[in-house]
Amino acid sequence: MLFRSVSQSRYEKKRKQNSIKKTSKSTKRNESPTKNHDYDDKFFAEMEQLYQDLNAIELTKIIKQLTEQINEKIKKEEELMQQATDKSYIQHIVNNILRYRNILIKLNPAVKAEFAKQQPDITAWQNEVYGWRAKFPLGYDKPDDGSVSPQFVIERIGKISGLDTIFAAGVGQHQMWASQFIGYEKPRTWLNSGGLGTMGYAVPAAMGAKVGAPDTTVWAIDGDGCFQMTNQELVTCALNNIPIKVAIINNESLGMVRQWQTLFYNQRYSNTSLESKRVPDFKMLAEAMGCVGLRCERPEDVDKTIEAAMAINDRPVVVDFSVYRDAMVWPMVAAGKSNDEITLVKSMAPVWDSQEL
Ligand SMILES: Cc1ncc(C[n+]2csc(CCOP(=O)(O)OP(=O)(O)O)c2C)c(N)n1
Ligand SMILES: [Mg+2]
Repeated sequence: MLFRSVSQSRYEKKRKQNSIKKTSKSTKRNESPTKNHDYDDKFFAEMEQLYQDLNAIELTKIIKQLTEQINEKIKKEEELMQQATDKSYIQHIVNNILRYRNILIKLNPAVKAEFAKQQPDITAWQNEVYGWRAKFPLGYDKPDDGSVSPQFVIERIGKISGLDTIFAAGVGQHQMWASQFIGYEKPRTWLNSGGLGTMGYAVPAAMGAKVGAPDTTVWAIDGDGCFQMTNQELVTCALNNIPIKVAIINNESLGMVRQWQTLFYNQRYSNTSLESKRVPDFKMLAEAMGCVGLRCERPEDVDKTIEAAMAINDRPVVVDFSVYRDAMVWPMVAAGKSNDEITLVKSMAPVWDSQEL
């Protein structure tokens, strides 16, 4: 504790000294920019020394102050940059900025590592959840009529395109299946509007992801309804060399709404049939917008169609997967029900152990 307060006061002292140094230096620089201002090596070496014996809260506090100072230093360098004309001086400023930025990057894991040491033991809770997972495994039935199962398409896209792939989805059944049947393992590979439910999100989100990560495969998993809201952005993709891949999970319906009409409204289907296996012709629409258009109608063609789409990297590609219309998202919680009234499949609730209730 004593060491900590000493450390903090040392930190405060150094900080003050540094800001005095900094003020006098910057006044000088403003009068006449010089090539001799240097990256503040000494200050940061001393600060690093101070991290060693601080607890996470103290460390976070100091790091926050330090981050503000570094940002200020970067801002000053950027101001100098605006006046600078000499090429080697500009390079010098750029180097300083990069080194300051590197410190910011280094600070983040330092804070994380400190907090990791203080994590509570959650093994018991994890085991409970793993138990539920084993007892109620995720799955789906194959359609009886030989048509393509939407879950299967999404599962295969996940497997074939690999763990680095970035996925974006629209809103509806395909969104739920994309969250369930793609085995995400890396952060920031699943882009989604979540509960906001913005139909039309997938194509523009995939476009943004591809611009940000041009070397990464980006798939939009979209519904036939959602796709009809923002597909015109594919023209932007085609014209600006943004080769995203779009899988339309075409169940010719506003499937999520239709599922509720099936389960809770005696199959009175109102305004949920889109007829989109007939109109529009998604393959031709894609081609009209400068993309490659593909279509898949049989389970045995799913893998090779995905592989064909994976092989196209010079243009956006759209695959119209014609899928079983009546597939449902499970499990679900009906409107007004509590989470422990979750339904596994139609009129079947999980059997909980009595102590779990
Ligand atoms: C702009 C907008 N309108 C309506 C809704 C309500 N809504 C949620 S899912 C859905 C159906 C989406 O249909 P589709 O894109 O074909 O996906 P599917 O459920 O068939 O996979 C609708 C209409 C919404 N979320 N956003
Ligand atoms: Mg649909």
